Amino acid sequence: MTAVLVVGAGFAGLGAAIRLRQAGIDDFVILERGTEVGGTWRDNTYPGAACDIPSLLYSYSFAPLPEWSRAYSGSAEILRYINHIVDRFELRPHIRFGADVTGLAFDEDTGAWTADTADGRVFTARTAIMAAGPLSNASFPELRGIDSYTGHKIHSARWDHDYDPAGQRVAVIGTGASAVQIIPELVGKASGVKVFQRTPGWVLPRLNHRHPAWLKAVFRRHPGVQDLARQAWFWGHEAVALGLVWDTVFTRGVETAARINLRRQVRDPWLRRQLTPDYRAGCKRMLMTSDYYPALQRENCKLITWPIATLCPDGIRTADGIEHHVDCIVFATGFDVCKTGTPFPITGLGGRKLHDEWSRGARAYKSVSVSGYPNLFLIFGPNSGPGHNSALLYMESQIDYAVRAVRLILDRDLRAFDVRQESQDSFNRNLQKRLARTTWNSGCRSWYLTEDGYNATMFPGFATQFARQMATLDLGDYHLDRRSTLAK
Ligand code: N01
Repeated sequence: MTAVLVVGAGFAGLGAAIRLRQAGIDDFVILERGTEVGGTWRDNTYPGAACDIPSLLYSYSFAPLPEWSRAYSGSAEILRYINHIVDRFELRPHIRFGADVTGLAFDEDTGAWTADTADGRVFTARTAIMAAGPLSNASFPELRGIDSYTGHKIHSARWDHDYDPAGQRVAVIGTGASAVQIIPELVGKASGVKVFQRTPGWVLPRLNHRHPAWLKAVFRRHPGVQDLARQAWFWGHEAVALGLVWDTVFTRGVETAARINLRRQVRDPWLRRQLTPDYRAGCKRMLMTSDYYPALQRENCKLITWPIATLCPDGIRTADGIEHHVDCIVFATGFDVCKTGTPFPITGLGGRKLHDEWSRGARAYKSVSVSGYPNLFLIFGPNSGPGHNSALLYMESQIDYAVRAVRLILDRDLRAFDVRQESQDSFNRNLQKRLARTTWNSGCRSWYLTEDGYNATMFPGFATQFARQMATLDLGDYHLDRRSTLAK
């Protein structure tokens, strides 16, 4: 039986595989539903796709790259980095491509996880690491008449590279992190772009300087210098938490900076009003872009703020009765984020289903363990999302926690390593109390919250606090079972 099953070959799954290997555990299999590695960076190839966190920080500390071409890299360069770490750590032989997991089940007698895949394969292992990613399923909105539209439809996360927008009339629905990167690219090519905004975002400029050859040479020769630069970015982002995670005097500072940016970039007062948010900065994800506002003001671009009433065969009808005829609609409407339920059935002790237990919102212990699902570890699980720093830092802490637990299960030959329900409950009571005081719960709509306003996605604190939380594997919080006395 394999020691570890890893589900997903995106950043999280590959990071877990590298750390397993570095911990001396080579007996693992990575199940990947696609035909390439890269997860969200393989799928998000829309024009302008880039990361709004600096590459020196949006890369693993255990796999630094001196060659980043600029401060903030585009998706192609990030995907190259991902392929580079796959080759450097010789992960490819461990990956089973086209393995679309349809179910994970724990066998209480053997203490093993079994994964079934859509093509009929079955994989069994002592432990499992779920690294399927929260932003993997593209989401088309529930808009009236969506099927009646006869033109071209593209989702931002599944870009159609055969489509040429040159000379076309294009609509973009959504003004989130993806949309603000796509719109400037489309405005440069299409004959007309209409941007349908439901809620404006707070925008700060993104100064994307090139890394000159001498800097890359310094990073290559003196890795300590690159680490110092990474630390500088890290602490800069940590400081921003004071304004984005909680509603403080610094939040007013962030809003003032964003208002100044808006005033500097947008001359028309009416357009400025349409682009001014009415919620606290940080409640939704900050938008980091210097070319979105200029693109909106180009002759061939128009911002539409009337709500969409319905899609019709030729385009989009808004609530003011106007029909906007377009050749293509780009849905930059985000992802079907698993805040409730699970992406496929996960069956634990006594046949319990995680999908049912999470039907009103996902919850776990320290984001990685769920009571009743022994020997299973989640990467980027519930409440591990950052609003101000690199998601990879959070993943690293979770991965190291999971690898430590896997090592323990294998070394002590445990049949079950299961977090205690009371530890999980008390962890979540405290977490939700802390979340209630954050800007995410301050009254805006975002993908962080369920319909009922439950926050199952974000961690209410600094990255340093998250790292501290994950630094100890407290065995007192777990049932450890070597023989046949599983807690039911
Ligand atoms: O998706 P979103 P995204 N009618 O959910 C609108 C990561 N990311 O793909 O705000 C009309 O943020 C919706 O409107 P509203 C990052 O974590 C990272 O842009 O809900 N509009 C919103 O404007 C990010 O948070 C990078 O009122 C509708 C937009 O669609 C996450 O991905 C880059 C609608 C959806 O915005 C998701 O970003 C890109 C409807 N029915 C993305 N339904 C980095 O740089 C939805 N909308 C790392």
